[in-house]
Amino acid sequence: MLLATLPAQYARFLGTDWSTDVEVWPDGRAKFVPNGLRVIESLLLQRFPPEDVAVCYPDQLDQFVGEDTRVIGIHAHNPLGITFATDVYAGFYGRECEPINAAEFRRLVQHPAMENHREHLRVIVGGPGAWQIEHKQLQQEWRIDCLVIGEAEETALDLFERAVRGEPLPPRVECSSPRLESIPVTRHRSTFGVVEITRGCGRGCQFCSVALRGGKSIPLPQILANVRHQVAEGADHITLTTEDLFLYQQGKKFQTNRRALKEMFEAVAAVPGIRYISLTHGTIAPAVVEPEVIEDLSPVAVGYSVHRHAASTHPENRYAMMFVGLETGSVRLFKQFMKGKAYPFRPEQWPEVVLKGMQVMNRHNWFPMCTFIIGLPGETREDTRDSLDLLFALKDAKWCVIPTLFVPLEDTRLEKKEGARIARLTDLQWEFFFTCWRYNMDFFRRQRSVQWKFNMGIPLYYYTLGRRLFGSAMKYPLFRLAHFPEWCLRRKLYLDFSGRMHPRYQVSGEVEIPAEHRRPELPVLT
Ligand code: B12
Ligand code: SF4
Repeated sequence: MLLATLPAQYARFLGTDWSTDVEVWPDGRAKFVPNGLRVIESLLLQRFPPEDVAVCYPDQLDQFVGEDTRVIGIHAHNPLGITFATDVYAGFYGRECEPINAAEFRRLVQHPAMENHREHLRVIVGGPGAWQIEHKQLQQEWRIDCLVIGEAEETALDLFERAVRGEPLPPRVECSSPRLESIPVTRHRSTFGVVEITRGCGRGCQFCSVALRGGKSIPLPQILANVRHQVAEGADHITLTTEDLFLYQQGKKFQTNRRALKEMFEAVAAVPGIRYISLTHGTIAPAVVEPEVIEDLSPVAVGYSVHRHAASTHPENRYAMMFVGLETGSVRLFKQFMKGKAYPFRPEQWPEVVLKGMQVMNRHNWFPMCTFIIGLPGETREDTRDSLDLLFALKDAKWCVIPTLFVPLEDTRLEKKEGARIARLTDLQWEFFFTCWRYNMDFFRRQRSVQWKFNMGIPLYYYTLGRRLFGSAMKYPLFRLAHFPEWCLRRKLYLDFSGRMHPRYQVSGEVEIPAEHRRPELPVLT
């Protein structure tokens, strides 16, 4: 993920050659690829014989594209690097820097193997980032016959068949959410052993592209079949993929189904050959509603985790990592753009929910990776201060915090809004940004010698490049990242870590669920 944020033109100086070092089977097929592509492959295998379908990396295209090839399907996760985080971090190296993702994708679509056989083949591009190509109006230049936007289970097969018959394709197809039974069992291994457990989310955050996907849970037998297919091809690591872990087999109104979750975790862990299990996303409110769910899942989530940290109390120092979107500390913005995230709590309770949820997770050795969005539409200085206050209250948490800039993703309710620009960040937003990274640096720092070099490099960066690119608003926040003593930053920054400032928020004993949202009875795990 960090790789995606590097600028292509400097990548070779940053030692990233390993990233194109791919693993292939003796015949040149890819050993593992993104799960979405495996789904498309499974659909094709329902209609075409296995010898007619090949899944490969760009470097092996020559081996598979020839006179008989009729269609090439490309998975686009982040083809132009214009999602959260990616272009922000590449921007630090200069305005014209293109993220490595974008350069690699261009190399792929302009591959000679495709150029040489253009006359008899069609190119179809799909995946979560396909919209970016349309957004940057590159479809024609890259000679992409059809862009597929959204979930393609009920659309892809028909398009590929039309391409094979040599029929013209629509330039753009927008898909709707498939029925559960249309999602096929995947036949081969995916990167990081990604196995979907749910799809969609009904919480309705206005900036989120998956919010519009219809919610469903993949049946346990299908999950286990997918896990076994991964293991059969050498995987010992499964990533349970979901927009929100706690939606798995959920009850009414986001009621967490502890029993089903525990059963699923244990069943996956029991598949012979599995050594590691990772999680993707989850919301924080369920951990506050029922802290027991974190306790129930910890033997697998922590016990099978690949991550280790000295701050973990697990006998082997393992900790569970899950992506949690906290997004803002401003109740005003929260109410406006993402109030469903806190349910069953009220938006006004968001800071309390975050602090309590973090306490529950940390207690069980879950160290979440949390995102915040800077520059949501209409964000005022007061809103940024609110986020800083929440960040301050989390200063002793065990976590990783990733500040991102607002990107108006296509197919979201905010798609027409203006995105945040790194060059226009205010001093407070810079403070938020670099305080997050200071936390991460301190929590994950391994070698002190490396830290010193980094600290000294920061002023150098500021005076040679940073100041010119982003102005003086970044200066003192950046110096905090470089561990300048807090007493000399106190008067320049909003947060004061010198010990004189008291957090505006504190963890409460219990966060009360509003009466109107209380459920008659929560399920009891027997
Ligand atoms: C797993 C995952 C990863 C893994 C990928 C490994 C893997 N094996 O897939 C890792 C951790 C590497 C990763 C990294 C990143 N990810 Co990611 N990732 C996901 C996640 C959680 C699940 C993907 C998945 O399997 N979904 C289920 C499958 C079935 O859905 P799908 O991939 O969309 O595929 C469907 C369609 O897109 C389409 N389709 C897919 N491929 C093709 C190909 C053709 C030819 C056709 C016709 C159709 C088609 O059909 C499929 C079936 O419906 C999603 C969130 C989500 N739940 O989708 C985010 C998500 C896709 N990632 C996202 C982002 C932003 C990133 C990063 C850029 C993060 C970063 N800033 O660093 C990086 C980029 C990585 C890179 N190098 O390009 C965003 C994309 C936002 C956007 N719309 O542009 C998402 C949506 C998360 C989010 N809500 O923000 N990611
Ligand atoms: S809770 Fe997460 S997945 Fe669901 S709509 Fe909000 S941001 Fe999207």
